[in-house]
Amino acid sequence: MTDDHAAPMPDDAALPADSKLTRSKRGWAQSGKFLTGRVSRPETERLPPGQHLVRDWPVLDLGLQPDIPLDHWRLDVTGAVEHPVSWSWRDFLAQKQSREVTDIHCVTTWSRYDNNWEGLLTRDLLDLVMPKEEAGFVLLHSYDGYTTNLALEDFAAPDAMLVHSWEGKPLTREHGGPLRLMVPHLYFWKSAKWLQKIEFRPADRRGFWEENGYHNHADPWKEERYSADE
Ligand SMILES: Nc1nc2c(c(=O)[nH]1)N[C@H]1C(S)=C(S)[C@@H](COP(=O)(O)O)O[C@H]1N2
Ligand SMILES: [Mo]
Repeated sequence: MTDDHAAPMPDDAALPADSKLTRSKRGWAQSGKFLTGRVSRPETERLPPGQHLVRDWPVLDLGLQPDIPLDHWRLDVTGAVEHPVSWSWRDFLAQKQSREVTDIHCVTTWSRYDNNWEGLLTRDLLDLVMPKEEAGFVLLHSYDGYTTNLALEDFAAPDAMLVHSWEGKPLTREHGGPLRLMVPHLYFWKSAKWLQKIEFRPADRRGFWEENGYHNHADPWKEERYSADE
């Protein structure tokens, strides 16, 4: 009886240290190849198309910057969720706190790198309120009357959060304090300032800028600026 079994393929450990495959794998490891996400993106691709870098932090809003004393502030999480909440400021601060460092991109073409944020990850919020099966969309309502909409999967991005601090200090009123949304992978108009209510919905509904000519999705890497491009 002859043994016609092929010899087993050598595993990586059996390859000589300077074989071609080993060398290219080492190269991939150094360049972060096959990793996804912002950190491994080469520096040359960190700035989305049509954007320029700023060092200051511009203020953009509809011109009405509401003043919400902390003892009057509430955040309601409503709609298609198993466990709706209505939090006071004290309730909000009792939730799990996290930190993130993200780049932000405004549709008016400025981008700002390495912003340090502190607050509640949207993922941790979702674990608490538990969106129902049919909740595919989120509509944000703000104290100045502003609204903006997101698909649930965008709201649930791993680095999206409800932020109350920037660079270690409370978020100023002009930038949306006491609490704003921060969704770094979409143009910044999706990041509602002066957040009042988070509504989970079975159907999408366009917010203020989405109704007024801006793109429904708003991915800066695809230059999803205007609704005419949808
Ligand atoms: N409540 C509210 N949120 C808002 C806005 C607004 O007018 N009202 N403007 C949006 C727009 S168009 C941008 S670019 C960012 C600006 O945030 P900033 O002023 O902190 O830079 O907030 C977004 N969130
Ligand atoms: Mo904006």
